Amino acid sequence: MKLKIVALAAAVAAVISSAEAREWRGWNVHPPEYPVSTGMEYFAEQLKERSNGELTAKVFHSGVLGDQPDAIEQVREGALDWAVFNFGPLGAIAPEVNITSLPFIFKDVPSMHKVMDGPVGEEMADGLRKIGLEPLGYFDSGARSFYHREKLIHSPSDITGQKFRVMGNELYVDMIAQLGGNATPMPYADVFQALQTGVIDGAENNYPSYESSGHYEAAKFYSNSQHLILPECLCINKDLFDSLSAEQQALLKEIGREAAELQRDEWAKREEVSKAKVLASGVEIIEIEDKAAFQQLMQPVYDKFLADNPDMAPLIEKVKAAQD
Ligand code: GTR
Repeated sequence: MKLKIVALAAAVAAVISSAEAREWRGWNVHPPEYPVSTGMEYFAEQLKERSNGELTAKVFHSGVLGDQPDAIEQVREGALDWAVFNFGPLGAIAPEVNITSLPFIFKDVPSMHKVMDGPVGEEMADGLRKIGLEPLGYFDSGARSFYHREKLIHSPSDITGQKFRVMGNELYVDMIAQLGGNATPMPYADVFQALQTGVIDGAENNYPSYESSGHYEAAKFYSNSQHLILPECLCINKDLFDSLSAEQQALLKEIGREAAELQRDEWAKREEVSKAKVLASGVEIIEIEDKAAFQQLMQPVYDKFLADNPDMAPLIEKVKAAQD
């Protein structure tokens, strides 16, 4: 009897000391009711239930664990365990992923999903693995468009001389420069105040972020340029993933896929709700008639990216071909 108790205690200690028993810490920049957050909460709930409590994860919402580039480093190093990251900041350190940040590379959001759910998505996943992240599901973040404190954007000349906040990625600095403006890379959490005080003239984002961040209160002119269509990714630290059993890995992949499906449904609904909310508050929204005028100016951005990353040429072609 005594031996049995000792053996049991040892087994319990082994489980407790393993990575599996530790609650995984998850980073999220968005508030709790946001579609990304719903997807992450679903993942955490299902993980606990379907692993019979062997694996547990928690989400820290609203960016309380820091800004996105830092969080990416922390999940890579294992100081944090999992997160949903946007392909913009991820692209700054993973060239495969950065292809999605070439302006206007995707025709529309359904084309982006078609590409990401096929073999190209697998190549991008390999790019993420190279930087220490295991992707478990591709989320939606719609299309990003410009908004400004004082005016609508009809043509590139409306951007000339204007300061626009961008996410930390050289491609966006080049993109704004091509339109004649000045890009100011800045953490998401600082943008509201920068808009309010006039440190920047404008920024760019999708409807749900424009609304939930309150940016629409400070910049009431939204012009649908849809210059970037960026996937997001539910990822986990790769070493942690590799330390799990094959069965547990399969479970994570399955739940990741389900979380992505749920998130995409929630996203579609939230886009409508956010758009209606900003319109009701007096925001003016236009469709940009001549998007080609913006698109035509982007060739140097592509050329520079290719000069810096010549080995990415075949994948760029695949991204384009997979949309036809
Ligand atoms: C949001 C995105 C965030 C963050 C943010 C930003 O649309 O979901 O991950 O990238 O934009 O502009 O910094």
